Amino acid sequence: MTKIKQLSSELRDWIIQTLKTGVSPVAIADALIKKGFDPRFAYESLFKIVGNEQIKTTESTEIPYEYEVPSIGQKGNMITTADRDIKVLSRIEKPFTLHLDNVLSIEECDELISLAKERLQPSRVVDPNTGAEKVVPGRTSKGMYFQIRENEFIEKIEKRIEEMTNFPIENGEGLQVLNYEIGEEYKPHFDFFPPNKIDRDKGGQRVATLLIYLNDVPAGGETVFQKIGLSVVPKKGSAVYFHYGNSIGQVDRLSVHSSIPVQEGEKWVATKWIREGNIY
Ligand code: PD2
Ligand code: ZN
Repeated sequence: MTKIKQLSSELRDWIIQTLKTGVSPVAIADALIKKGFDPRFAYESLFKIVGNEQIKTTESTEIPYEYEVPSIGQKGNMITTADRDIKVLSRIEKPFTLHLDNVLSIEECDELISLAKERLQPSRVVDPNTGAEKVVPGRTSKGMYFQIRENEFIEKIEKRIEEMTNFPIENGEGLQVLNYEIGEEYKPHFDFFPPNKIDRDKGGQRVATLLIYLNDVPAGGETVFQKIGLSVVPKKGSAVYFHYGNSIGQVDRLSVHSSIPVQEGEKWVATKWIREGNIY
């Protein structure tokens, strides 16, 4: 049966009145879903109405993020791919996070660094207000992107990530390699796009990130998740996977994270940002 994806003006008025009486947005969205509305449409409509009408709800103005365990989280303690066994070292439920070891071999880390070295540029960020990309002091690293399937080596890594996550290669942005020197950092941010930067023709929202550490850093350079007090120390070949976008279009604000300044040596990391759909 096809799900309803339209709100009549009467229903919209009823939702506003009901929210004003203190009924939670989640309860209203659930009621719409029971009546045959598309779940994603129901939740997105509620976000919009709550945002536009500035209604104080019982759950502040935000609908709580609904946690879903992604495929990679359903594979147990060892994630087996065609050419590598990846160890799960630890798991966090909220935000959904996995600490992984043995994602890349030492030789693969070295090869990525050597391919990236020649092509480094100052890193850019997306402005959450305007959606524009710009170089800012909060992100002092240098970086570069590989094209999807740029060469056999990059494709081998992309296939491994596809097998690990069950997201097709085409949902991934080109692998990014970042290099931080002493004092360089990436200030706290979200990896998901601000609403005005989501391009439905290019795979939509980002839903997950895989950060792969390409070297050991003698001091500093940890990836820090400040809302949950987690600090991941870079170890060559290991990775952290975090998932922040669910199937009803919500994003998890507990996933805020940063790279703290490198104090000794340098830091090399490869980032794979994954979108909900096919980018191409
Ligand atoms: O290099 C890191 O640890 C880091 C931290 C936060 C990378 C990113 N974000 C990123 O590439 O999004
Ligand atoms: Zn990030």
